[in-house]
Amino acid sequence: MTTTEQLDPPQKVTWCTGCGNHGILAALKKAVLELDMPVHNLVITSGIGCSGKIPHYIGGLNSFHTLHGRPIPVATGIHMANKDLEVIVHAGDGDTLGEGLGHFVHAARRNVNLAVFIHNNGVMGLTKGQFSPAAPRGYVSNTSPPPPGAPMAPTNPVAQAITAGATFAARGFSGDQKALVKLMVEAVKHRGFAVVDILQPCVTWNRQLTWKFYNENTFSLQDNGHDVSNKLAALEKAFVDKGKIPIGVFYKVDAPDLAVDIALPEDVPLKDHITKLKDVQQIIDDLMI
Ligand SMILES: Cc1ncc(C[n+]2csc(CCOP(=O)(O)OP(=O)(O)O)c2C)c(N)n1
Ligand code: SF4
Ligand SMILES: [Mg+2]
Repeated sequence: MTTTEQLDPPQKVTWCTGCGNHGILAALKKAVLELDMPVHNLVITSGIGCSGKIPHYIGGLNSFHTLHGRPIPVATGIHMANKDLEVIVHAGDGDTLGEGLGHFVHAARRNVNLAVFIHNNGVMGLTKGQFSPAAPRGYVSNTSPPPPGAPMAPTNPVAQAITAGATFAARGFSGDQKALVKLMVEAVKHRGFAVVDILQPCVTWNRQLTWKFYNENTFSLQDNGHDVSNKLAALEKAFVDKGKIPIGVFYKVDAPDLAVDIALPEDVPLKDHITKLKDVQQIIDDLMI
């Protein structure tokens, strides 16, 4: 059984006071305890950003803090090599929806069995608040001075995940711990590409998407009735409803994941397969003209 002590941070947490990342970390710890699986079988990958620091702030798990935009392909490699591991990706909105967008949509299309938690603060937090693909129209920063501020509408990660082929798509809020823990647990347990877009105030740079704004403008999708197997309804609901933002599971279906599609052996993880040197040599020889 996993204990809270095991999850104690190996390093000092340096996020700003009041940052939404603290809520995501707290929810992750509760989700890990609730999952109650051998903690060494959990792996976190993260990219570069304030969000990317999360593996340093939770103990017990295995982790891989990789390049900006690249936590999804690294996670895919880990998962394909060792199917016994549950791999969770923690990535910023810039990381997932900007530099790493190609990886995001293709991993969704392949339905890779990963849980992707997007720390969506609408900004590039670590690099001092430039507008990210999820910044609200009009967001003011050094790279988007007024007028007009950020000149275009933000992307919608939930809708993007669904259209790209994800089989689980949800939206959470760092300030709603109970609901967020539930979403994280459900996403990890889902077999296939599971995305949770987590709304997370950046109190230092983003003065539009604040705690007050989210507390006043979010509502529970599930409390209002929604069929999670209906793709078109999920897409419709993924968008802001009369200025209010729905939180919850939008889409959830079962479908073969990449490991099934490429007939990855079920019995022995790929990492334990023994490849004899002569087999490799034969492949090389066959390729030679
Ligand atoms: C390949 C590469 N491109 C760009 C950068 C510069 N960079 C570091 S963090 C970052 C943005 C982080 O924004 P986000 O992913 O939203 O994370 P946050 O800090 O907001 O959590 C950028 C552009 C980098 N380190 N490496
Ligand atoms: S800059 Fe923003 S996202 Fe980064 S730690 Fe501070 S409040 Fe959080
Ligand atoms: Mg960000």
